[in-house]
Amino acid sequence: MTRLIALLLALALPAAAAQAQHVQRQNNIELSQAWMRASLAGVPNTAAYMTIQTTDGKPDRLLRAESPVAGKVELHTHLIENGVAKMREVPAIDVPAGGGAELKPGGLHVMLLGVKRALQDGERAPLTLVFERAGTVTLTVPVRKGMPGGHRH
Ligand SMILES: [Cu+2]
Repeated sequence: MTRLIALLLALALPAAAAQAQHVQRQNNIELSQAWMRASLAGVPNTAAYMTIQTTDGKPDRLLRAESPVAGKVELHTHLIENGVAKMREVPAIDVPAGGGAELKPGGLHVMLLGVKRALQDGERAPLTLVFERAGTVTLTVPVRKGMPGGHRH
């Protein structure tokens, strides 16, 4: 019985640690629920998602992103054209004061193109975000398997 409890604690602790790391604050930016989709076999592109909020009550704008794991990083949105979901590059992502910006599958995302090696579920990948006011914010993003269907061009 004691052994079972110890095992349960051991299983619960890494999850709690991962939760605690989900909120990152730098400059006047708070990032939460950041994750990057693990590579699909033969697909050199992937995407990162997160919630971005400002902590000083003022709006900001995400201007660009970069990562050493990708050849090129773009800011994208999804839109429906003639009933077909497509991705399009956007010049910037607005981060309104209060509500913030939510980057999620099927919506705004950070697009990583020409990924240099397969990103594995469970690893972490560096990502740098450049904001108009807050400047450069660097974070390490946990890599997770996405939902079935994947994120493709
Ligand atoms: Cu995209």
